[in-house]
Amino acid sequence: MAPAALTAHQVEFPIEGMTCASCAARIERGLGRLNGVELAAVNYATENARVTFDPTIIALSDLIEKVESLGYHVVELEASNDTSNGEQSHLMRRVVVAGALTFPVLIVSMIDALQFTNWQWFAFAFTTPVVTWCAFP
Ligand code: 9UX
Repeated sequence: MAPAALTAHQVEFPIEGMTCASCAARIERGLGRLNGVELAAVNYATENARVTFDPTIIALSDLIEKVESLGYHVVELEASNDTSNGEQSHLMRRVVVAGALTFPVLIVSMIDALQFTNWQWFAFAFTTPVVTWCAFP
């Protein structure tokens, strides 16, 4: 076990196309069965796989091939770093906008004294982008 641990390799790669938590379990099982794979953990929420494997027995390309053969897509590794950073800052922008729009609606909805005439339209206008643009997809 000790020499194996020295050569064991851990990789992480993003997976696209999982539509429910059982998909993650399917991939996990598929990868886990491969000879040379010591541990496979697939996270549905973060769309990420983490695999510990012995590179003298199996290669990263075999892992990716397995995922693809199950019907999912492994995002190109270099490209994925860029997109995940870009996507994270995009998500952060949506969170900030959602917070900024939601807070005044919350205050006006909760405090009777602040409910000016037709305040419901203001609530409607402020919440619509939150439940569409901020919440998409
Ligand atoms: Mo969920 Mo995935 O019902 O292949 S297992 S969509």
